[in-house]
Amino acid sequence: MTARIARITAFEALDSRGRPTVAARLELTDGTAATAHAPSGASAGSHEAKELRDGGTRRGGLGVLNAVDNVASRIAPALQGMVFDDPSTVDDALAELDGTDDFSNLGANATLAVSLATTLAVAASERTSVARWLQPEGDLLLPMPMVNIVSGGAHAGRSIDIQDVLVVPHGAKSFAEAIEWCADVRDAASAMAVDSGVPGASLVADEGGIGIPFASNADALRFVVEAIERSGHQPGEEVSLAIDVAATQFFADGHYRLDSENRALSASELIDELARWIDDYPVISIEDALAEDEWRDWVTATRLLGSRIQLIGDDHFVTNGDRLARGVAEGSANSILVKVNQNGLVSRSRAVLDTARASGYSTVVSARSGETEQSWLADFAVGWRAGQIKVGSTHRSERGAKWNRLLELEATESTVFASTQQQHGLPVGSLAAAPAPTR
Ligand code: 2PG
Ligand code: MG
Repeated sequence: MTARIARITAFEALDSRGRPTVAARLELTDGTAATAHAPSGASAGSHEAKELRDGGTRRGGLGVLNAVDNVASRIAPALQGMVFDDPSTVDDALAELDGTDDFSNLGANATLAVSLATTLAVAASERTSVARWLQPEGDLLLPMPMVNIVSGGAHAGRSIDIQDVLVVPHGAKSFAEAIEWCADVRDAASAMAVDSGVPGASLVADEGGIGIPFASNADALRFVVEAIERSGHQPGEEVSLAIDVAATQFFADGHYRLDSENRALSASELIDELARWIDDYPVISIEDALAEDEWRDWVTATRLLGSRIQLIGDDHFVTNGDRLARGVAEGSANSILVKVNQNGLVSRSRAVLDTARASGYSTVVSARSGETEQSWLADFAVGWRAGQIKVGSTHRSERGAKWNRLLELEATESTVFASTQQQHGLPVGSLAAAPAPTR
């Protein structure tokens, strides 16, 4: 293709928490334009690529006008007129322009918004979807959803210590059936919460989950198992549990402080606790079981639990190639969460996902707790043949936008649903099963 970058503009947009985020619009000389919004986390890992926030008093210090200005005054002039047949050309230019490993110069929110807009514009210019641009031929692989039912931690006022109790509808035969089952469970959980008489039970947390207090973290697991039963589905057979412990959030002075239970656990006590949860409940996946930098304990947890369940590194790996390489070398985790804004560039996030897959790790493409109405994440999860996707709950439109896009792809494209080649009920092997060529 011969289109060039004609113009890049940026503005401060609102995310799903009402916080400012960077939006970039990229126009090509062929008249195509695409706008992309950067997502943002609340329980961010400390090794993520660095968002640039303005500080000061405006918008509580969370403004992004400096990042927006970086797009206008530094990125746009450098990229204007650039011919690109591959978005990684633009990504390489962004990396060079920034010059740091963590994008702390321009801001990862600035680089990512431009990087995303580039991919969206290239696909639009070729009159195709991002999913089909990434995988032009063959059946598209629709990912297994991981859907939030109960929220705690930083997303729900720390009503419980663990951040998410999610469901995985691994018995479903299609994506539409999978998301329907999850919505059934979410509805049953809502009704149970309201029946329990807890104040605020009808309110939703940052990712659309229910954010009510429980006497213990295990009680939240029990509650979701009951919601699966009440919705008419079989726990463990059709729908199982996944947990995002987000352990970094409650790790201090060498201990994991379960404030909701008035307990502080050592790493080995926490691993024992998780093993009990796996024994007692149909748990098939645990994310960030330990704090981000506790490498030795991660390796121990992987040795003890990794043959039974999926162990996902989120804050632990932060979609960073060096941290993943260390994890693979040491035997830490067996799965990676891929979030493009942790990395700062689309093509480098993709490279991390490919390395994880080649190393035998399962891959879960994930939204952030701060999202917008855009649905490109669904296209990346499909086009990259990730196998799994985590977006939050079935409530809140910034979550629904991604589920609805996957439903649209299933309705309009030739697809297969990632329910084959499973291990622990999760589609880890679907990636190795003759993947169609992607770019
Ligand atoms: C996570 C994400 C999404 P945040 O921890 O996995 O649920 O949360 O975007 O706040 O980091
Ligand atoms: Mg997480």
